[in-house]
Amino acid sequence: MDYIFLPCKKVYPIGVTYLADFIHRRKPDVQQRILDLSLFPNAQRIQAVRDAATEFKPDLVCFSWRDIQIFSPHEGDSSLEHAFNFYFASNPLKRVIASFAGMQQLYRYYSHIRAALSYPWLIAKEFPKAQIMIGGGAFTAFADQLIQKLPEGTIGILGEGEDAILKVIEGQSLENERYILREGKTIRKGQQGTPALLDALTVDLPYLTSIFPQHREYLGESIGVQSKRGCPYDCAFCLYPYIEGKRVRYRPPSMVVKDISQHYHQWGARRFWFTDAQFITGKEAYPQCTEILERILAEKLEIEWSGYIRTSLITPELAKLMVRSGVGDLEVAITSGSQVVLNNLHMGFKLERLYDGCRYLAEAGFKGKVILNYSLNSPKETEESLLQSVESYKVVASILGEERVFPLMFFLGIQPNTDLEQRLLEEGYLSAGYNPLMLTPTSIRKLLYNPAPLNSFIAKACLRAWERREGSRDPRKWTGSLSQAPKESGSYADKNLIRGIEGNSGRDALLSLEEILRSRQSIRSARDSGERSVVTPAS
Ligand code: B12
Ligand code: SF4
Repeated sequence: MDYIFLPCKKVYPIGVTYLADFIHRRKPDVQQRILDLSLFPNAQRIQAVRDAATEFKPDLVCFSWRDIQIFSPHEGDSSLEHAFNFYFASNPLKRVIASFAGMQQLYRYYSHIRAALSYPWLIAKEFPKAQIMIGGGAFTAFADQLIQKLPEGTIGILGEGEDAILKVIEGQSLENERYILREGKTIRKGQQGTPALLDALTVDLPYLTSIFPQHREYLGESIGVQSKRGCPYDCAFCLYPYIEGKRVRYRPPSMVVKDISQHYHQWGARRFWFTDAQFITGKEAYPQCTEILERILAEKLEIEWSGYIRTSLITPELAKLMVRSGVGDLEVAITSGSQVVLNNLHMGFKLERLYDGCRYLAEAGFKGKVILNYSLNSPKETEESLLQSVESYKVVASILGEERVFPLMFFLGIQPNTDLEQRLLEEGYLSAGYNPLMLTPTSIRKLLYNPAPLNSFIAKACLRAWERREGSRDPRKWTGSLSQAPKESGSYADKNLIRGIEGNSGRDALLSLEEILRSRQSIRSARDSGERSVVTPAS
């Protein structure tokens, strides 16, 4: 069978490596191969799929679709800047330029989806005997829309795919799996039964190396490692619990570190990313997280690692272990400096605890950078809460050092199957039956959540900051992660990234916002006192 990782910005295709490994352990006779289309130039991808299928004659072709999102709602992506210029710039010329750039991006977005769909169609037409399956993060997010565009009979799987693929190989029913299937106009779906435990999941790297010849392209890159699945939190905008489930399932620390150690010794990998929806899912996760970090230390693995981490759950002991075991740069989703806004989004943490976590990291000698993500203009945002966000940045900067903290404007992106989407449908902000993959100037404006009345001066503050910093464009072009950047200075991606960080445009945007808000406040209070002074003598 063939696994085909559909093209996206180059990122280690961890999902298909786990699937292939899982099948190999249970069905060692099944021949498998992994093809990563991202590593081919655009024009050669069709031929690469055709060649692989002709040569390997697979009975089962598993497509893995990781990313679709092109219009990401953060300032690391130039599309946000174009969108803001298009909607809010006062200079008409800027609006025209932005509309051309926006059209180009829309074209890229649709071509990307069309191209990705063309590979399953190629298999369906030229190799009709092969069963097609498809899964992955992007497929899970947009399964209802994508299944309509895929060849009939394609088995779509939402979330994890190990058991489902095994069942297809064994000819078993998929009734207890999260499948989606189109038969003519009818869509059939299955519900996942009890999700698999992860106690036996570990990678056989020599086997993987043999079925994934392109792995060489990932020597020196950040390698993904999954230590658990599931997230118990309820953050209104987040899709991860929908993808992975709310119940947290842990891999034994020894197996997690065995993965790291194999990649370290056999491939020379030095940078790792815990791909968990959340590395510290709660107090229950402390023993597992602690043991993983202790084992990294005990095995003398000199690595740099990162992942999504709830700073509010970092204890002084964990902070020390994190720093000693090589934690690198971190992305902290503070979201807002207002507890009211955070509570409304069901974020489930207290700002004070987040500051404590930063304090513990600083005390432990943390020397990395922290990207502080802000989703300004979330529901319940007010001028006052925006000022609280500016203050929260100052607090974190005072704890970790201004030179380490990089605020980033990361607007809420509305995703299907989230609580936020549900609320906005109920409020009529979104209309029922809207297609989240259909991007138009109007829908982009809605999906990059930044509603009136606060939108215009937030956009003004951002545009002011981005204009000042030529280097702020595309600081983290695609990755969403500092640790993805190659180490060697001089490479394109690295220069881009460093410029972005040095630009520190998020800080500028926050400070500009503060300036705008303060001046609005003083105009208001001058007006109020003016009114009072007019009223007072007469009364
Ligand atoms: C970790 C992570 C990152 C890390 C990756 C670090 C690394 N070195 O790997 C970082 C922070 C860099 C990142 C960046 C981005 N990410 Co990201 N990321 C994730 C996250 C949390 C986990 C992905 C993962 O590796 N999981 C672990 C592996 C084992 O699982 P998996 O690959 O999904 O595979 C399993 C299943 O999907 C399934 N499966 C996969 N393929 C197939 C095929 C078949 C046939 C079957 C049956 C099953 C199947 O089985 C696998 C094993 O169980 C997911 C959200 C989530 N909770 O899933 C988002 C997610 C994948 N990312 C997403 C996006 C959009 C991005 C960005 C494009 C964001 C941006 N604009 O900046 C970037 C760019 C990524 C790139 N290509 O460079 C989206 C994709 C959906 C979409 N809207 O398109 C997700 C789903 C988050 C979301 N928005 O909801 N990401
Ligand atoms: S934002 Fe993080 S903590 Fe919240 S639900 Fe998503 S993965 Fe879990």
